[in-house]
Amino acid sequence: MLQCNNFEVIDLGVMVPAAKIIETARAEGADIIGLSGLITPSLDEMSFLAGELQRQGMTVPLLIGGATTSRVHTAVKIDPNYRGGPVVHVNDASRAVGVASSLLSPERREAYAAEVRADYAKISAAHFRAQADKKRLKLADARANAPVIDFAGTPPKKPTFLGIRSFADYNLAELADYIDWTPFFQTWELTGRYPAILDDPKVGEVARSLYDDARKMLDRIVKENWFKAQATIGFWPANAAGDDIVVYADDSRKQPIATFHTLRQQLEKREGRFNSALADFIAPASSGVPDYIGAFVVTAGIGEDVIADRFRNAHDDYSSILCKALADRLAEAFAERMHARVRREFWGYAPDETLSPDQLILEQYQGIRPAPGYPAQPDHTEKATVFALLDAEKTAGVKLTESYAMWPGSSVSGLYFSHPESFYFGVGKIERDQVEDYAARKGWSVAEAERWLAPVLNYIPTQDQSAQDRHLREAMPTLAPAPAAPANDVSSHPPGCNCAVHLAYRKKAARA
Ligand code: B12
Repeated sequence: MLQCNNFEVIDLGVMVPAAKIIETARAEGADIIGLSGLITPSLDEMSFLAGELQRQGMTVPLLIGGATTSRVHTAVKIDPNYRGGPVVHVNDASRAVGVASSLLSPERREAYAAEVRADYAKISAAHFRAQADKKRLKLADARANAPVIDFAGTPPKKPTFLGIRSFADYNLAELADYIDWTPFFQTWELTGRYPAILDDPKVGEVARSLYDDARKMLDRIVKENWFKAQATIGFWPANAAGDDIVVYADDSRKQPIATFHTLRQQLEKREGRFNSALADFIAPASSGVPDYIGAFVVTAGIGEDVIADRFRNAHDDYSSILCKALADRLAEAFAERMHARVRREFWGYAPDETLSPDQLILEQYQGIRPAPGYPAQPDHTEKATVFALLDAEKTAGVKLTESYAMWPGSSVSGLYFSHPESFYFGVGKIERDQVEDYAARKGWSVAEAERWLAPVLNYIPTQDQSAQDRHLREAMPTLAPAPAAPANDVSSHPPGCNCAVHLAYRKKAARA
C-alpha cells in the first residue's frame, strides 16, 4: 500500500531481531519504522524494540500492525516504552498512507503525534479501569466446576502406534483439496465466506479474479513442486494430573517424559456450564483408565521464501503475496488432512468417519487439535514440549525461534485429543491465583508467567502498574503533580496497592 503511494519500503522480512531493525533504520535514514506481529510473543518483541529506540535516544515514528496487535496493546505496552517518537497502531494497511503522510508532514506531525498520544493515554487509562472491574472465579472454585467425563464408561482407544512417525515430501495435490478458502480472502481484506464471496454484489468480481489467479498458481505449485510439505505426528500414553497432562514413555506409565500444562477458564459460568481446561479431556491418573495424547507439526513452507523472493526481486509483489498466502493455506490444509488421517488410520478412534472437506472445516469430527497460541491454550511456550517430543526440527525441518514462532512461517503445531466429549473453547482472562499456580507448575517466576500470559491476564501486573503510573504522570502533567522520588516511587509497591499516590493517579485516570 505504501509502495503504491511512492513511499520507498525496505522490507527486512520476518522474525528480524530488534538490533537489526534499528541498525538498518539508522543506516538507511528511515523516516518511519513499521512492525507487524502475527502471534502474541511478537507483541513483546515490539515493546522491547520500542524500549530500545527510547534507550538509544531515537525519535523515528513507529507504526504497529498485524493480526494480534491492537490499539489497547499499543497504548498500554508499546507507547509508554517509547516517549521519543510517536507510536501509531494501524489495523488496516489502507490507513497506513494517511498515517505515514501525517507523520512526515512538517506542519502536521507535532499535532498529529500529540493527538494520538493523548488518545492512547485515555485508552490505556480506560483499560486499566476496566481490568479492575472484572472479577473471575477463584482457581479452586473454577476447578470444582470442571467438566466431568466418564472415562471408564467411554474408555479411550489406544493409537495404532506409539512414538513418532514422519512424512517427507507429502503429496501437495492431496492437500489442495482440503484448502479452506475463506481465510485466503481475508488475507486480501475481502470479507465473506467462500464460495458465496465469489457472487457477492460488492466484492464478487475482485474475489473471482483473485481466486482465478490463485487456482492457476496452485496448479503450478502442485505440478512444479514449488514447496515441500513435511509432517511429524506422535502418540504417547498420558494421564491428567490436576490441570497438567503427564506424558509417559510407554504403557507401563512408570517413566514420565514430558508434561503439558493447561490453563483453566475462570469466568463465572451459568448453571450447567463448565470451567474447562484441556487437561479435563484426558483421563486422570486417579481414574485408573489408560489414556493417550497425540502431537503434530506440519509445514508446507519449505521453499516458500525462495519462490516468494524470486517474485519480489522481479518486482511482482502481487505474486509474492499470493504465493505466501497459498503456502499458508496448504499448511492449514495439511493440519486438517493429517488430523483426518489420525482419526481414521493412525489413532484410529473414528475409522468409519466419512466427512467431506467442507464438513471438516465446520469441525464436525470427534476429538480436537488445539494449537499452543490458540484460545484453548494461549501459552505459546507449550510448543517447546511439542517440538521436543516430536524432535520436530530434525524430523519435520521446522524450527522454533526464541519467541516461539515457527520457521518456515507456513507451519502449524498442536495436540490431538480423542475423547468424544472434548471440544474447542477459549480460556479467556485469568486471575493472579492461576498465574501463580501455573508459574509454579512450569518452574517459572510469577513475573515470567505474567510476561508469557500477558494477553490473558485479568489484572495489572506490578511492573505494568508502575509503567502506567509513569505514563499517566507524563501524559497528564497538569493533573498529576510529580511525586518526589524516592518516597513516592511506586515501582516497588505491592500489587493492588492503595497508597495515596496510586489512588491519586487512578482518580485522574478515571476523570480522563
Ligand atoms: C493466516 C494465519 C496463519 C497462517 C499464516 C501464518 C503466517 N506465515 O503469516 C498459518 C496457517 C501458517 C498460521 C499458523 C499459526 N497461527 Co495463525 N492465523 C492466521 C490468521 C487466520 C490470519 C492472519 C493473517 O494473515 N491475516 C491477514 C493479514 C493481511 O491481516 P493482518 O495480519 O491483521 O494485517 C493487516 C493489518 O493488521 C495491517 N498490518 C499488518 N502488519 C502491519 C504492519 C504495519 C507497519 C502496518 C502499517 C500495518 C500492518 O495490514 C494488514 C492488512 O490490512 C489469524 C486469525 C485472524 N483472523 O487474524 C491466525 C492467528 C494469527 N494465528 C494464530 C496462531 C496461534 C498460530 C500458530 C501459533 C498456531 C500453531 N500453534 O501452530 C501458528 C504460528 C505460525 C508460525 N509460523 O509461527 C493466532 C494468534 C493468537 C495469539 N494470541 O498469538 C490467530 C490470531 C488465530 C486465533 N484466533 O487464535 N496462521
